[in-house]
Amino acid sequence: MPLRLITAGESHGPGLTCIVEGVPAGLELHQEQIDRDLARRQLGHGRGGRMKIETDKADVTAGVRHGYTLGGPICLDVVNADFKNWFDRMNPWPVEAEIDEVHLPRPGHADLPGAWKYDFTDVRNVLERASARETAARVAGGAVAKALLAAVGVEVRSHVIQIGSVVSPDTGDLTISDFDGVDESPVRCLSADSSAAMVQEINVLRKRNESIGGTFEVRAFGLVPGLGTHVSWEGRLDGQLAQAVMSIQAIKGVGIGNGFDLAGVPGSEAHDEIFHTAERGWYRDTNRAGGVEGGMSNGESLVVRAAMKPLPTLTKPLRSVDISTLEPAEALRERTDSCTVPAAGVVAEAMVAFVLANSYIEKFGGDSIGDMRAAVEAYSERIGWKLDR
Ligand code: EPS
Repeated sequence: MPLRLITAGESHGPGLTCIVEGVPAGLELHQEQIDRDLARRQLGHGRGGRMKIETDKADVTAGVRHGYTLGGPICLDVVNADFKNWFDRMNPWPVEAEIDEVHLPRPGHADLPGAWKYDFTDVRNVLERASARETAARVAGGAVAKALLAAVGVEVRSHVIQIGSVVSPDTGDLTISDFDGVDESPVRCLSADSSAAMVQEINVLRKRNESIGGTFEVRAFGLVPGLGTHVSWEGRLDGQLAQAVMSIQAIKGVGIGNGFDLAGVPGSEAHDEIFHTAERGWYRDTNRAGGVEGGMSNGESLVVRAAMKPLPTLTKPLRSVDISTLEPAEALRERTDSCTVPAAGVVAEAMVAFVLANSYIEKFGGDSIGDMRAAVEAYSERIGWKLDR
């Protein structure tokens, strides 16, 4: 059975739910692993007032017993503390109070196409689900995927490369320990100098009522080769990763390895030559492909980069049209964040972990974690792959 991750919930409704189906039985889970990622998602310079209201935690209500998965769907609930302030406006049931409709779609948000598509006169019926608040549920489910990956020796990390006009210096090859202090940076950037400049950039632009985008990178360490496939377009690992990361709110570009930069270099500088020694086994000296060749993992670290646009809710709104009067108007003004690139990196870790965990289940079977581990070991032995690289 493939791994499935379903989220439900509105930004200011009672709460968010994530159901993860297809997780093997016998996987050890810890509440702290899940809550740590939820807390990491709330951080980052540029966050707005909502993060002062919420302290996200996941209540596991199904699929886990005494710290081990049972093989059935796992249900994770995250309460919206803010719901009490929206009790009438977001109540699942009819209320006595008169609730004003929202008629001012924000350029760049789901508001206008969503209202057309779903036949709503109230834009709130669209924006509540489109909000990136939904990513809290993805992160809760992603923590389960990360636990599965850790059980087969895989770790997923992320860091911010760019915020607005500030780009951190090229880090080149990174090892897992390079990420040890990344969450200490207020923008989750590996360079202390760039972190300071990024904070400054956010402060300056926020004062101008601007929102700010940027780029980040997710890396996965310890993958076996052969996840994904070259034989079908849907099975290609890079295609699945691109879809999963692009699905995160406000992401407008995804690249694997050197991605778009590969278009401008000659072939002799675009690929990763193949080596083998008795001591090291198979290896490459470069990783321009970002760990994927022919739609399959090649055993090098996975490198996924993504570009996030500036958030479309602006404190100085753009021009729009009132959907009830069709008159020109300013777009909806709502409380918002000025920059969520650091948080988006944490969300992308969850999405990448989900795709990779699914690839392991597909390739190695997913009834029990012990059977999966044994299958990974047998396969690694057949291809002469050292698992403890
Ligand atoms: C978010 C919660 C939201 C926003 C943000 C992400 O809270 P509120 O709308 O109550 O301020 O901070 O949502 C958006 C960026 C968006 O475009 O909707 C969160 O939990 O991440």
